[in-house]
Amino acid sequence: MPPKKKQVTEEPKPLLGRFGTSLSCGIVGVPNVGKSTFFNVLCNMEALAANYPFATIDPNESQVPVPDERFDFLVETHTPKSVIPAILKVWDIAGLVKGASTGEGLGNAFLSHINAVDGIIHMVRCFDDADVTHVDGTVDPVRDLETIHEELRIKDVEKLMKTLPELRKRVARSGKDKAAALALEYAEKFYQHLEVEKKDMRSGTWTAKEIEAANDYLFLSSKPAIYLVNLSGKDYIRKKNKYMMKVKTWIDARNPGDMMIPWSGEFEEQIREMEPEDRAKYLEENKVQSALPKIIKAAYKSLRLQYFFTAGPDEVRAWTIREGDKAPRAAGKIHTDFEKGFIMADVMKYTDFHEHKTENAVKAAGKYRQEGKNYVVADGDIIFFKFNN
Ligand SMILES: Nc1nc2c(ncn2[C@@H]2O[C@H](COP(=O)(O)OP(=O)(O)OP(=O)(O)O)[C@@H](O)[C@H]2O)c(=O)[nH]1
Ligand SMILES: [Mg+2]
Repeated sequence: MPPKKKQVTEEPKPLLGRFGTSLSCGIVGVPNVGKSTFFNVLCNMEALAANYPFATIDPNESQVPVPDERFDFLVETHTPKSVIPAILKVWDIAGLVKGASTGEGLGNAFLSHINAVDGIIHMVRCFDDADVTHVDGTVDPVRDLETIHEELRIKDVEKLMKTLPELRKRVARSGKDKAAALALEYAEKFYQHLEVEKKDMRSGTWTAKEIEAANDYLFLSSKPAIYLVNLSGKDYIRKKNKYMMKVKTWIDARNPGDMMIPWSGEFEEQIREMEPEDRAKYLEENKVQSALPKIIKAAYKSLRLQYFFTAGPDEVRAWTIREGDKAPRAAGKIHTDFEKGFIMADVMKYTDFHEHKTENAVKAAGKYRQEGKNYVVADGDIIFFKFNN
């Protein structure tokens, strides 16, 4: 008997298993706003950037090095055999249309891709171009933002409603179930925020316990986000755009503190094609720079990541950790044995190394520190771990 054929489903597989284990950002927006263009210029990859909705059917993943002057200095100083910078993973996700939460467009497949990423890069179209179709007919970035945020919010309410009615019943049945009462209290608070006040989870002020409870729901609107406004090349160079202030006002009202960064797909593509010398001259003449390094750094930071360095003649490397990680956990990034057998960390502050130029000079200046297991690693620390085998 021939082997059974595997059933091919039309929807791309959800990537739920990835959540929390590796850190990545997904580019999110309505169709044809420049998401794939951004992904391409960012990753120099040839994902499809075509002028029709749903050019991207499968999410594409890429990894980009995070630019850092400190890292560059360490590489210059050590001229190591191997160089490993910090990495940001980026997903190019298909465009979302109104009604995705109820299955329109790529619907739930699209939303499951957002489920799988740790942070969101919102792409907002602020360029006019009659040749590039807008799925809703006109260019209106605030309407687009409303569309996207509404779909994500609806999805979050849906997640909440998988447990809230049941919790209400349980607590009504027996007032003695303390755990249920507490879970209900939190859920009702989330309901008030998401459904009554129509806000995103990340705009709320939550206690540690509430955050713990919220994390169980894997809300989409609690993921950290940055906003990219895609301008025409001309507007980007002259730093003026008729939609931009409206977008900024909308973001500040909806999710205060979230960052908005102007960029231009047209401009980035244009300079990418130039010879390096011509490019340098062009940038100098127009007093303008590529927005990409700033965007990568902002996205990385929004994920609340940071890194420490190991540096020597063999290798200069940036190791990604969470804000607040202590020395043994940081050591564990290099090798689990380092964490288990952690003795201490020899730590140089980057600024001290930059000032004194060599490890010995830092030592001579009394700036080389030995730290124990309770040391909270700071961004940019240069560390040498001592451990028991
Ligand atoms: N004029 C102009 N066109 C742009 C700019 N950025 C992107 N485009 C064009 O807009 C069209 C759509 O770009 P994509 O990057 O494929 O859009 P997308 O958001 O990935 O679209 P979907 O995957 O369909 O959701 C392409 O023809 C791009 O060349 C820009 O800054 N200015
Ligand atoms: Mg695309």
